[in-house]
Amino acid sequence: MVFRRSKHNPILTRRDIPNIPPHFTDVTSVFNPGAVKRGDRYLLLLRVQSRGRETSLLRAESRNGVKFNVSARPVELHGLENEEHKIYHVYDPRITAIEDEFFITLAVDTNVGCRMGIARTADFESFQFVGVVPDVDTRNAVLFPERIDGWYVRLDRPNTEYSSFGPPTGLEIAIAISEDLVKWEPRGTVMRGRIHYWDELIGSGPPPVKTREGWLHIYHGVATHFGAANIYQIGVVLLDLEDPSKVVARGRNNVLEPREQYELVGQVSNVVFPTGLIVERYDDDGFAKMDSDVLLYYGAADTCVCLATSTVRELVDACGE
Ligand code: BMA
Repeated sequence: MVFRRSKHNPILTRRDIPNIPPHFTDVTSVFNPGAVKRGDRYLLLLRVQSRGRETSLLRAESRNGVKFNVSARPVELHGLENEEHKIYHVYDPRITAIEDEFFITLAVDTNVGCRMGIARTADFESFQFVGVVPDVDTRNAVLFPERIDGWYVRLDRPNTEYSSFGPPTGLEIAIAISEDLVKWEPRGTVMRGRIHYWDELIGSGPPPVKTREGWLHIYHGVATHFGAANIYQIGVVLLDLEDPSKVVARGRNNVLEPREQYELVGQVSNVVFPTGLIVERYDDDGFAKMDSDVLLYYGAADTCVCLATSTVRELVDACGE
């Protein structure tokens, strides 16, 4: 397999989450973390769900990327209280470092649907909520780690598919550009789901990684089996460096699928959901080194956090297979 699971999986479970009275005691689950490396520290933002089905974001830190200490102080997003809509949940954080600052893209469940939210922080102590992007119902938004032609660039997954049951979902990953992270100009579709195959519904995973062969992007695909089962898997795609709306190569097979017990059974069964990616080594021009180790943090069965490792070379090669 392209990804090798950590033998310590699941690396975080509900038992690792400190009690935070009154609402977050003996929590239900922890999953879908954002990830980043700061100096020699590995940092996760965890999605924690209480038994009341409320969501909280908690920070966790590690020296080796495997054993994490979880903070008992929930992340506060300053400014979130000024949003005009009723906000129910803020979840599935993805972290992008741009020019010495960290941007966190979030799914925000509101009374008008799901929207992309953005927060920024310089130190992971204090977080400023930039805003909810009002345009369309969307999830799985990520930012590229640098401006391209002076623009911030995002990928997201507009929710255009309505089923008779459950929230709307989507068949394609779209691209948009912005000067200020608030107003966005759509720039079309990057890729669509492949009906009948492993990735019928799709959405971005962690933020793209710059390699000499293109932007390496990890995404999730859902096989729906004609509505009988939703199996969440992980795949890879390479996007053009100058024009990331163009697909250079897209893997035919998934690179990770639910196989272990902790992925097959849980709050939502049959789910591996990629949200955090750490590339260990970059060259002086900011490209990921091909022989660098890659750590992928993912949610398993919407219940716990797992880790799988690979290399940039193996993931880029998997795009062409
Ligand atoms: C997706 C998102 C994720 C979740 C996954 C599996 O649509 O809502 O947060 O992990 O479904 O339930």
